[in-house]
Amino acid sequence: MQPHIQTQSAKRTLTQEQIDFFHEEGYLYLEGFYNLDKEIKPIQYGIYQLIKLLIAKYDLPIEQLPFAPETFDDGYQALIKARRSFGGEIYDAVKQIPAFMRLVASEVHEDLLKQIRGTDMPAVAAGGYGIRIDNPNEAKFRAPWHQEYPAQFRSMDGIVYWAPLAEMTEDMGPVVMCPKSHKGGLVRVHTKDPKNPEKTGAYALILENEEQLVNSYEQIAPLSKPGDLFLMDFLTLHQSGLNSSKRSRWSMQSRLFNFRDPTGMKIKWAGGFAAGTDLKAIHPDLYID
Ligand SMILES: O=C(O)CCC(=O)C(=O)O
Ligand SMILES: [Fe+2]
Repeated sequence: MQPHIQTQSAKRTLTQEQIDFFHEEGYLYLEGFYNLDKEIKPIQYGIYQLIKLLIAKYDLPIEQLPFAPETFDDGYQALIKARRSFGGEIYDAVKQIPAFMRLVASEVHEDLLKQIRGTDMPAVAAGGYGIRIDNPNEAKFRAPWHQEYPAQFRSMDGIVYWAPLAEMTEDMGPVVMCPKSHKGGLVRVHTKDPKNPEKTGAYALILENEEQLVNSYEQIAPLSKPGDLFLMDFLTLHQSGLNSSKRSRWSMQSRLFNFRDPTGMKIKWAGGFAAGTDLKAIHPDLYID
């Protein structure tokens, strides 16, 4: 018998049709999933406050609009123009905003994993969460085509939760996904990208026969807006689009997995790059020298 555990918030139950769609397509789009006022706005406000704090800390002559959810990042472009490393300082800080951490480990996130994976033991991937800030025309941190598992490990049946904080327009380069590609299983990876030697860690992993492989699938890059959520199977092929707009592309990532997955149990739910794991020691089968 399961003990009765008090829940914090109303359950957001998926329909059987949505669960089936996820298993069939390797992703699921949940429009308006989050409560904007209670779940999204506090995160946007936390980012706004951090931008304000840095402007003051470095005594920069930057005017910031009063806070509004639509323009929460006002001042950020001027900040990185003053010095690019101020952007890195913001990037490292924003994932520590409590409202964001609450969402990452929220009961609604747990519930989604429970429903889709049919498990009673969801887990949050440590270090597997963050807020991406993809600056206009910056390629260095773009994620090349990848599956999530070889970069994160934890469990084979993990799920990426991807949610925009600003409206995702065509020119912002929404994430590109290959529906059904999760059914192809794990793809081996090269650990260095000869074309982009500046890329390191998970960003340097290149799929074996990348071009051929991704062109064998349909590719979609759906638009979205704050409040929306995309779920992606840990084996679904996806890549970053290129942001050619004038605003940074702000998006949240959480990764949850299932403690009961046999592969996860075998690798002791070890983390990937972010956890400093020796990938080849854990999965010699996956890496091509
Ligand atoms: O937002 C992006 O461009 C890439 C996202 C991604 O790879 C992920 O969330 O796992
Ligand atoms: Fe990814």
